[in-house]
Amino acid sequence: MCRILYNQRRPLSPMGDLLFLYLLVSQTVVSRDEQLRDHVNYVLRGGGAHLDFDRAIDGLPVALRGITPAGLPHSAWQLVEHLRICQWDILEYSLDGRHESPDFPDGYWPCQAAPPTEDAWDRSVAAFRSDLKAMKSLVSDPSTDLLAPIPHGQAGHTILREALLVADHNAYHLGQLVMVRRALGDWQD
Ligand code: NI
Repeated sequence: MCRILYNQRRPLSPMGDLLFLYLLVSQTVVSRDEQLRDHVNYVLRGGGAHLDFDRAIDGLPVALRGITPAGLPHSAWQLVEHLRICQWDILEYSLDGRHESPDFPDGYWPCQAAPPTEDAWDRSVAAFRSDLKAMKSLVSDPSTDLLAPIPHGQAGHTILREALLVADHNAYHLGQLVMVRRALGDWQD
């Protein structure tokens, strides 16, 4: 588009040329910036080789949510809650300098294998979806500088780092969730 415009433009004054070049360069930068945001959101969604959250929990019977298969450390409920808590913690850390993380590791894992109520499962699932949406919105927002140090964060921490951390962590534990379902005879592919 820019090349066509450049070739077809009428001769400009030196200042006009400078302005045109500035617009050309800034458009290229914006395009690369959008590409980076799209790539990050792609992995947050669970694109490519990774399955997404909805697929991982789809159709999981209520009766299997709290069962820890022999030889595996966690139930589906514990994994879903762990996914929710960690994603929420990273999101809040990214947004709010006053955020206080849970105690590690106990604050990141429910001690009971089974959800206390069916409603607790539904609330955890809804919160995970909502926080993932918020993280993707943060990444998409043109006013978010993905590479700037987080003002209240640890040295070297950026929104890009935190978003990739969420994507990586989600992918790992969603894979575990599939292993749990497979061990319970509840996964076919
Ligand atoms: Ni983890």
